[in-house]
Amino acid sequence: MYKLIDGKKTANDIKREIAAEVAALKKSGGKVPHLAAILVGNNPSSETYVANKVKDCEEVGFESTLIRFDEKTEEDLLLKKIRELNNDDGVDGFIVQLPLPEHISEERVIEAIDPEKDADGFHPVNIGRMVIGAPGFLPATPYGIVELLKRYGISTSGSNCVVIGRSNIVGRPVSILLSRKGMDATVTVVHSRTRNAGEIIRSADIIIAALGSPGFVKADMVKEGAVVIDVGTTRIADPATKSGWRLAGDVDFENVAPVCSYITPVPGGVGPMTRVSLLKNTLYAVTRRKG
Ligand code: L34
Repeated sequence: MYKLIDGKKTANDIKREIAAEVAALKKSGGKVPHLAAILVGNNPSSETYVANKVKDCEEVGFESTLIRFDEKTEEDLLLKKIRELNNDDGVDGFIVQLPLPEHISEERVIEAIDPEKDADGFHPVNIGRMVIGAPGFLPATPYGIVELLKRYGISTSGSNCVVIGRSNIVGRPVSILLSRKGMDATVTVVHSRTRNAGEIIRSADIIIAALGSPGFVKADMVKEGAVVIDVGTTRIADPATKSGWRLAGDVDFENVAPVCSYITPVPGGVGPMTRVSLLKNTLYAVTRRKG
């Protein structure tokens, strides 16, 4: 029988730990950590994620600020706001929720963020630090995945880990993180040009599915006893639900679960852990800034 990896519960456990740290900080006269989020436009998924991030801040006793821009906002205006946040001593960390509208360059936006306030860990400086194993901010989703594996006592050392997808925010960074000293996995990155993807995935002890294609990972691609981490959260039409849609992961959960040792659900798996990483990075920003 497979074990369900409960990301929601683990995230709540960690939030309690963070809340205790915040309370101790306050008691010793320290600054209340402050996370700001910029949301451009009204992408429904982004709206949900950012609203949950603000709620998480409240739960742990952080201060939070949500800054909204219209879908048609010009890049310059956004960059100006980022510089303002960089220089605002009251703000410890901030994020710009992705995706951004077509006319805005994600690259320029991310590079404008002060690496010391980069709560998402997306800035090239922090990506570079991660690659060489130096201390820094870790990308939110990969950080959450690693934490989840640790808390479930799943060892990555010497394991064959297959990452499906090579995005800048999940696939690429998680592949690097898992192969670092201390994690010590042997990592293969599978992508759209990979030959024999099924065969490679079938060789994995740990599968990280992060391609954004609902139900892509089928039971016949999974080795008996493998650990399966599902990063996908795609909204798909479902007339049976009140909203008319539901969240679908990259894994065909129903058929894959019986083959696994451990598996994450969607929702309630990686998503809540991504949000918790943001809190951890913000707390880290506070301690780094204290020097
Ligand atoms: N800048 N943009 C920036 N940073 C990020 O770290 C993200 N990401 C991804 C999209 N854009 C970003 C997120 O926050 C994806 N992501 C994210 C965050 C939270 C959840 C899912 C993805 C999440 O909380 N998921 C819940 C369900 C929420 C719902 O009902 O829609 C879950 O249980 O999976």
